[in-house]
Amino acid sequence: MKFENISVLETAKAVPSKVVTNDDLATMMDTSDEWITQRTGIKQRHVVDEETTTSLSTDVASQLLTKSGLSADEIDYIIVATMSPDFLSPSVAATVQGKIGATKAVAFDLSAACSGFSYGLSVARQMLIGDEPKRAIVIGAEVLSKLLDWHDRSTAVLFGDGAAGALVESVEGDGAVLGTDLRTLGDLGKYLTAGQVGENTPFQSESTEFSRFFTMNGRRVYNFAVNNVPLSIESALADANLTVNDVDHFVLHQANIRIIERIADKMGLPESKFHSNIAEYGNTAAASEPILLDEKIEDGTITRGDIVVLSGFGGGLTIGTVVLKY
Ligand code: B82
Repeated sequence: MKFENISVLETAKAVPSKVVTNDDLATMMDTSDEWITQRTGIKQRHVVDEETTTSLSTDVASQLLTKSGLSADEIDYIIVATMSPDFLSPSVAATVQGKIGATKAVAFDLSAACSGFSYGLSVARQMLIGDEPKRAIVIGAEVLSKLLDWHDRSTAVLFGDGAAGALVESVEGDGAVLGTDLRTLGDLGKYLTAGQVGENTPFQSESTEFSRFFTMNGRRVYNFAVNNVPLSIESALADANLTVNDVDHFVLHQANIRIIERIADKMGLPESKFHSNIAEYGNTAAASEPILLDEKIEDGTITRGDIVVLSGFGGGLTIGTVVLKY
């Protein structure tokens, strides 16, 4: 096998232009900027008015092609990690494939909530290794505003919309993915749910509790994150034959600033290595890691050769950690 790893050629992001501040939300429900900022670190979020999960994803894919100078027919796979697709079928990825004219690409969506981008990179790597050079577009895209109960102040303030992704290519020799650790704790899935689809048969028995909106047991998922994410990071670093001291940047899922602070503290690491943009975007699930990764590459914080730990955690419950050499 000649091509045993992948490298990250380009990253890109697309976020809705409309911004909703905490003060805006305070006019709609019983909450305040102070309460939201204190508990979560969020100051504002981007929310669609005309964009869709598909349009944001198509924007990201087009930018990746422009930035790389590649043509659409040079793409072999398109993976869109999302928990807020526009349709259950066709997938967002298939529609993006059609829109950008990537006629040779196999395209599918990946459902792993906030871990979706890490899962997607791991899947892409497995699919790209082989005898021939191949390329994939991996996108995390969410319009979580459509899964929000805009009257529920405990969840409506937490989430935002956006998309970002990476164009990856198989390489000979040294590659970007140095180690991975993917975990699924399905027993805990009930503590973080969204988008229940429901039944529709004339033979239905008694209807049970139903919610198409977010439900979250904050304490349970918080404990899950602070207890398991450090273990996943350590395991991915062991897979890469590295230690935490080799890591230049931690790009964690932006669920809550308190979670990131607690994880840094538990791992005995300075918070300065843990990047955050939750103040601007809120929690964008599968899009949160790639939006932050792209921003830190664009502003020159992350440069070629840096060791980056990407770690997503969320619905499933799932965790996905990827150690990247950018
Ligand atoms: S919380 O439990 O209400 N809390 C503890 C940080 C606030 C002081 C809370 C809030 Br508010 C927001 C998010 C979480 C949380 O734990 N989120 C997650 C945990 C694991 C996996 C995913 C998430 C997520 O929100 O995406 C807790």
